[in-house]
Amino acid sequence: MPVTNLMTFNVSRMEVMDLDGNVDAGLMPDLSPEQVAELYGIMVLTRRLDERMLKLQRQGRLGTFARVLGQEAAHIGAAYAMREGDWLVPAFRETGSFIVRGIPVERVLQYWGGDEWGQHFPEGSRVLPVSVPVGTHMLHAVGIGWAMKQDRERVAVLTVFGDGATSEGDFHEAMNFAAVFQAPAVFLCQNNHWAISVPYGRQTAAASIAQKAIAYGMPGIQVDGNDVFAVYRVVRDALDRARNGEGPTLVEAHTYRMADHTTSDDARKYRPPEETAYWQERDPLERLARYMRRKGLLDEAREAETLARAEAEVDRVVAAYEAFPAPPPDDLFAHLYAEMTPALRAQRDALLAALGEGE
Ligand SMILES: Cc1ncc(C[n+]2csc(CCOP(=O)(O)OP(=O)(O)O)c2C)c(N)n1
Ligand SMILES: [Mg+2]
Repeated sequence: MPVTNLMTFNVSRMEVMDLDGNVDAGLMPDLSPEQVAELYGIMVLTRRLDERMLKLQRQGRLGTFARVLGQEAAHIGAAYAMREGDWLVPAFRETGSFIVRGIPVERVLQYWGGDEWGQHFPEGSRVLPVSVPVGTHMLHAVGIGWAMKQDRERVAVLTVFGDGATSEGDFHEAMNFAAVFQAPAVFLCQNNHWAISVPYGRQTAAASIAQKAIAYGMPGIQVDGNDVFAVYRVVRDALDRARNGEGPTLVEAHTYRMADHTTSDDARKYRPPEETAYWQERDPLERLARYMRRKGLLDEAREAETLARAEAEVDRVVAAYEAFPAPPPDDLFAHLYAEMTPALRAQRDALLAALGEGE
């Protein structure tokens, strides 16, 4: 009996813009100069906010949070590709995606400040809260997509997660279910090469995350995650396919976590400075700025103006965050069950008694 070739697969990677900001005209997505400027503005704002949040955390004015430095093109470009009615199901490193989708970002600070009310987004926003449990939300995304399909709503779901999340069983279940039931879901992996101190090579023996799509029977593609145009294009096409009933896609945004894992981490203890230097040259914001300068869309005055606008918005966000009233202490116990269990009630009473607020 002969051995025949059962199947051959290819995995593609897309880049639209090189490090100097030159673009491939054939691949460049159709974005107006105003849209490019808007994308740039959101990336600048996200970076300034990330920096300010670090300062707030160091001053004890914000809790532990996950910085997004270096990953702006990946999660902002992807969210920018969404349409009205689409759902966003994020992990915890997508501050810029919230901004793109119009979530009052002071809510996100409120959450990282320790107040769960920060997860209470405006009704109808179709954005799920920050999900710290690694990977669990991908299943929620597929469920939402499947429900949308049953309801015959022509919308798609974008779920974002890290390279580490692909080692969770939830990822595999979500991918399989989505492909079998052709759920209109786009899986965006922000492969930032680290899961806390675990490097990519210890996370998976596969040469790419994108190729994992093949086993589930859906398209998978790697994209230069520090190239905002490539991310936008690939995710937009995948969302279009999902809305058209052509099923899910796995997109791997190849990027890098420039900062520590969270404000409670010190990455100098486990990764070499050369690696960070390599990625510094691929900075997504600087790359977009180079493109814009070449096209006459950015000069010193516009750059200063964008920065000033971002600073003013960051000031507004921080003031709004710090003006939120602290929730009553027993709020901690209030939302888990419709009716509080006796054990939970006992804990609440003990806390209130300790605080001298008992009935
Ligand atoms: C189920 C679960 N296990 C472990 C953790 C602790 N934890 C938080 S973030 C993280 C690493 C996540 O890595 P990755 O998915 O690559 O996302 P990144 O932090 O790099 O954005 C771990 C293990 C968790 N939050 N949830
Ligand atoms: Mg990671």
